[in-house]
Amino acid sequence: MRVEIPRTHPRYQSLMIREKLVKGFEEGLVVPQGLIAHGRGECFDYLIGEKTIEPALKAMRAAAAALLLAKHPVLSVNGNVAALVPEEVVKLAKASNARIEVNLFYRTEERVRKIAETLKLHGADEVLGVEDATATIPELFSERRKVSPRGIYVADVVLVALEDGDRTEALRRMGKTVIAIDLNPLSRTSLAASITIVDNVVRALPKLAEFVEAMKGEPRSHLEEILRGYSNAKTISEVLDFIDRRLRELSERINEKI
Ligand code: PTJ
Repeated sequence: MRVEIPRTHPRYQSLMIREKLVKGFEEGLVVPQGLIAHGRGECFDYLIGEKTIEPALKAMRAAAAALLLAKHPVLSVNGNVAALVPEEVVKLAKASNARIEVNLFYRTEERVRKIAETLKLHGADEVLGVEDATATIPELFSERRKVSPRGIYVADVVLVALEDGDRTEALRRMGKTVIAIDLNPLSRTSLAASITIVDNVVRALPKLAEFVEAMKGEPRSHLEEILRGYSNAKTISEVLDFIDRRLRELSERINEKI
């Protein structure tokens, strides 16, 4: 069922994001499990205040440095990402000279094709992983193991969003730098990635593209220094501290009202 959502609704933005996912589901881009995954994400978004927080900005700066230093950066796209931010994926790919590859947990060739078409409609010149997913990520048994020999297989930096932990761990074992966008700071992906951006993909991707554009002219030595100085464990612990502080403050405020 569809209803018109008034712009004045206090949860307008959040409801519009849901509508995009439902439309993506109806068009065959998103799997039903993707709707459940989004609900999990929404819960964590509440905890961080539905805003891009300082530790996420720090991770984005490191992620932008990693993308700019990479020889073969690849942006991995699944159903939810294609439904929510197709244009932003293409913008980030262009800004960082990255390839785009469709990689699905619940892989069907029809869905892969639909997602690639959507990305092309939003300006992608080439989308890998469609008919060329002939290489295999070792020690990975899900459908996500099927990758392009020109894309994720040879990439040195891979950006993933709403990912499962197994592939992140497998990509790390292959020696790749993994940038993850995940609202759950405690997910296996978040803990296994090289750089974790704890933010909603709808805010994170455009912001990351801005970082890449702004840092493009910086010398390699400076970008390398940013990466050397970055600790993912520290950033995740800062996210947890942020949530802890925020919940304590909210609890005090609610208590004062009683
Ligand atoms: O399209 P497919 O076949 O590749 O399947 C995609 C899903 C998302 C169904 C699949 O990857 C999956 O099951 O993911 P998980 O294991 O549920 O993990 C999703 C993670 O993304 C969770 O940690 C969520 O908190 C997080 N998440 C959900 N929505 C968002 C998000 N992170 C950032 N932005 C969001 N909008």
